[in-house]
Amino acid sequence: MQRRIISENITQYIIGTPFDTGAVILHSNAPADDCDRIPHFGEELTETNNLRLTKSLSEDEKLYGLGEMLGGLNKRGRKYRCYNNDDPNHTPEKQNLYGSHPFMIFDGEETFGLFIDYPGEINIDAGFTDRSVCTIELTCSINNEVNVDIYLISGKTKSDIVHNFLTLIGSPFMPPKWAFGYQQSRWSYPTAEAVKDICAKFKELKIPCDAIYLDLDYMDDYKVFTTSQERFGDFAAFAQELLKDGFHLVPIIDPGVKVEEGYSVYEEAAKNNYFCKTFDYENKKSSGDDFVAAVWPGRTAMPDFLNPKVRQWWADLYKQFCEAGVNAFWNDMNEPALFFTKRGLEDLYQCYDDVRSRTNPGLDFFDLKDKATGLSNNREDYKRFCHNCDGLTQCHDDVHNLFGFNMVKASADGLKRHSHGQRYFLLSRSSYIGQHRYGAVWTGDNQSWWEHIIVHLRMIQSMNMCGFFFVGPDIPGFGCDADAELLIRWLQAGVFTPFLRNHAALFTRNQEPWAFDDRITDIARNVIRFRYAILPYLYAEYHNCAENLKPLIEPLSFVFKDHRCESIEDQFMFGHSAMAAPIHSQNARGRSVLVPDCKWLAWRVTDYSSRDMQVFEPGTYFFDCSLDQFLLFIKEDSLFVTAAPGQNAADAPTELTVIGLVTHSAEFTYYDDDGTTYNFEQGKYGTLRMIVTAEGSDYSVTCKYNAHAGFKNTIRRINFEIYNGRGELVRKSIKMSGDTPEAPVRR
Ligand code: MIG
Repeated sequence: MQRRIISENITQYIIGTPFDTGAVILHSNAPADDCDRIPHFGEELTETNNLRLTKSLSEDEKLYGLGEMLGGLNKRGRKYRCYNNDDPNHTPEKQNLYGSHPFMIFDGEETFGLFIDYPGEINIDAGFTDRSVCTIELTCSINNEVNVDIYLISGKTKSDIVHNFLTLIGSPFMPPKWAFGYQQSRWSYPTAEAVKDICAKFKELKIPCDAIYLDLDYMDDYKVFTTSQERFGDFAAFAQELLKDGFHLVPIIDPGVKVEEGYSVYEEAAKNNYFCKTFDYENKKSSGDDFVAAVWPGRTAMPDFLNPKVRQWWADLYKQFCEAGVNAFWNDMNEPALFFTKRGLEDLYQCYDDVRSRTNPGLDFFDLKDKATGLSNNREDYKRFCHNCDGLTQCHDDVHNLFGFNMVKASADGLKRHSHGQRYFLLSRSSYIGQHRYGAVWTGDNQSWWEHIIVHLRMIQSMNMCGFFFVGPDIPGFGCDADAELLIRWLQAGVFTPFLRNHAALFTRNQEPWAFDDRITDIARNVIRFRYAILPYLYAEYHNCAENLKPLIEPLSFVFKDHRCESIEDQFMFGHSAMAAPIHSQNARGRSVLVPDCKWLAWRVTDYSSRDMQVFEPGTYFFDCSLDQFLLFIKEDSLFVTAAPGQNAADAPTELTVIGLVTHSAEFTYYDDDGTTYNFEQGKYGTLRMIVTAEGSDYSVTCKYNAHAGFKNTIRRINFEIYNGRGELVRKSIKMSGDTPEAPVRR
């Protein structure tokens, strides 16, 4: 084993010849020295040549991280698996979902971070089998050797450790501003007419919305990079028409390519050997034939995204869409999900024959049943194909967790290349560490269950630790039928996740904001409009957090010392100034909230202009909230920025309303840019540094506007609503004369 110092806080341990996953961007050419162990851990090789790391856990030790996993925010007491998995049934015992994020924080006698940069299967037993032991086992079948990079990350606090980890893997991508708006989806809006009706409804009901998703049915026969002439006609004209109305189309692109003569995407890839090849696991050889599995298009071949040439080719397939003005996509099924293979089906038929030939089949029925349900996403199938990695044949199973990541890399590359300087939007189901630099992630096929709201509240906190700030669940649940109250409560929670999309499965009840009754439509409108009202804060904070490598959404225990925060998993920091405490149980007309550490201004929101505000000292309180009310807390000596909502996220506000609780002094750096291009990278953006300082019973308010390199400011006035520690309000206002703030006046 070798050791290399990457930075003051990061040490790399290198075992064998690790596969370069692409997760890490911070490299060091410091020389590596030999070392014989990884601090904190015992290591051993199992009988099957797996690497097993072991760490003893102190009685009160806590574990965090692991990104997209079920279970608590504190990961202790459960088992987890890093092996990307299309599992549409997120029941509590499940060990793996669509993404693998092997970053953890151990918070015991010592507090440190661990990142295992490994593309194959990892099994984590976080004190389940033996409550005082955590084991981490890497399935090491790559040439039957152990090859892995392991990073230890130090920091003064958990929050610092996350920050240091983000220096290793980089900051998240910057989506266009419209992507911070409300997005509407369902499987499927099957025709151009259906989509237009949905758009018209948003306009008619004055519900803000920025995107409409196209699921499988927009394609011709599930052939990727085609559109159905019959159902969508002139696709480019259709996309343009929507865009003029303020709606961005987001079509789905799956990885699998339909095997069909005459279909140019298939023919080109087949001719150039761009597909994954079948692999003989026993003899560790490829036959050279294309691997074919059944997915949506029927017989489907899988592009070999681990091959850079294939990524190039795939990237350019987006060109025609980009030319039509469509540069927002979702990449689904990229674990990759496989319904079945011919080989799997043959095994099933064999089993069927075996059972049939028995005179008294009895319990053999269960063999048959398990065989049938086990056909999908079968581990044996993942061993039956391989990649061409720079000329080296790599069994898929060994690098399984990188398939989606590399598909996204290829897609992002193409979208960036063909968007003529416009920012793209890309959403993926499968993910690996590092993918946040290229796109967003949604948390897959959840259900319209109340239980799933809190699952996602925890998950988004853990995903933020892994760099995925732009993340969110299907609201109000993908599978099963949602009821009106679930829609409202989940939307109220969704206000606080950058990715806010309503999406539903085929055959489920409609769940658009107007799908229930007028009262529910009104409440939903208020919630969505509230989201648009806080976009100035969200957009600025997303940018600030990305730039400073600090998660947008953080657990309370990462920020406050109060030990009670460690037991709170359904409240979280939303940027630096605010805390969310969503209601997530059915029929609840309020909830308990821990008000940690300092004074907070509790805002019981009915709509963005409502002002039900009260100052609270630290403690636990019950807050009443009728269905149309939800909670937002503004921290002492912090500022929160709002504006009147538009119909689209791009509608630039002319007035800002800054709400704060100030006992000493507070400041906020408001950030804005054109929202559509990468000019901000060249310094074309505006910042407005606001400082509010208490002076007796009054406040001094200063603003400093900095327009860089010709960014056009739209703000004409900034209204301050400042509460003191007793909840008394002082209003001030600053007019902008051009780009220069005038002296504040009391209102
Ligand atoms: O096998 O495209 O998670 O969002 O609507 C299901 C159809 C395939 C799974 C995705 C879901 C999407 C659905 N897809």
